[in-house]
Amino acid sequence: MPAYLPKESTILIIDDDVNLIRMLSHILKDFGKILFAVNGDQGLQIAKEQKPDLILLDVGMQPMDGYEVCRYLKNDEATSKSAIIFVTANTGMDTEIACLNAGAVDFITKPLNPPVVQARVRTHLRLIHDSAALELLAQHDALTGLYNRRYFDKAIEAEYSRLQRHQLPLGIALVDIDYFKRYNDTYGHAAGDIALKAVAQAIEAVTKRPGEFVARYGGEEFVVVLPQINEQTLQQYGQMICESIRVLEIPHSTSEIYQYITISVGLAYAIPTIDSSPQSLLDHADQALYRAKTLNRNRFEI
Ligand code: GH3
Ligand code: MG
Ligand code: MG
Ligand code: MG
Repeated sequence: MPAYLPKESTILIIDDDVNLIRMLSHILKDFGKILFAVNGDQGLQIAKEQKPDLILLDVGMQPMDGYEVCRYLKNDEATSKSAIIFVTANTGMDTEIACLNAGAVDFITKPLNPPVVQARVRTHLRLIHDSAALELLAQHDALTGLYNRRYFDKAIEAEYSRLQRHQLPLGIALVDIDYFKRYNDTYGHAAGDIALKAVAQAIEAVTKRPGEFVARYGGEEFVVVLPQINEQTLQQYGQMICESIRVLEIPHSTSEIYQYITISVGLAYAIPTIDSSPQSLLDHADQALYRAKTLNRNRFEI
């Protein structure tokens, strides 16, 4: 389940003046975890490893000045998300414009005024956490807490390209609850929602290998992305996922096949090629799902 609560903030101070680092650390001691670096190279390395929320970056440093460090930070996917506030003794309009053009969100002038530093940092940390929370909400389905279709559509493209580059197989499982309309008709829509959540949780619980993830694909349909999987493991997964829903024993008196809720699963896998697309893999999984449905449901097909 996603953690919607903001985590503790991490702030990185990059400055060649140790006294200034000391002062800033003191001013910001209640704002979260403080890291520091005394030059650009060290700062870039720490930023890469620790992914701080916010970086306070000195403009006047040697040999790499703050603008250059900022360019590196913004051009590297591993660090581009950290917000940057420049710290500069230069108060001219040109500096202000240069700082903002370099990709910083703000700048603070020296000599430091502690309440101003705290107010600016607080504002930016709040913005950072709010936008992280919004991003999380935009990627997740409100009912089940799983990734939503929008996230899946983006993530599957990225995963497909990644595995195509490495020439590794990608597996897909399309999951559809059996006779779910009847379940709603029998037990009511609210009970249907509860059952949907339970099924989502059970699917997530058996989807554990690194890189695998589950998304809500449509109403009572889920999709599982299973990178670097072979046919045998994929079949085992299909079996396991069907079993994991049967053992929930959610009563379904109007199901034609069983007294509890069951699912049908369509499996497909392929090594992505340059001229194929995730859609062809999804089509194959959909055809397999259709076979599972026509072969009396409560089963997987590949
Ligand atoms: P089949 O075994 O062929 O899949 O039959 P089915 O009844 O599951 O298939 P169908 O696609 O006809 O019905 C899907 C049902 O899922 C219809 C809809 O009411 C229900 N459903 C979709 N989304 C939700 C939801 O968010 N909550 C609830 N309670 N029901 C939902
Ligand atoms: Mg300096
Ligand atoms: Mg359906
Ligand atoms: Mg269904």
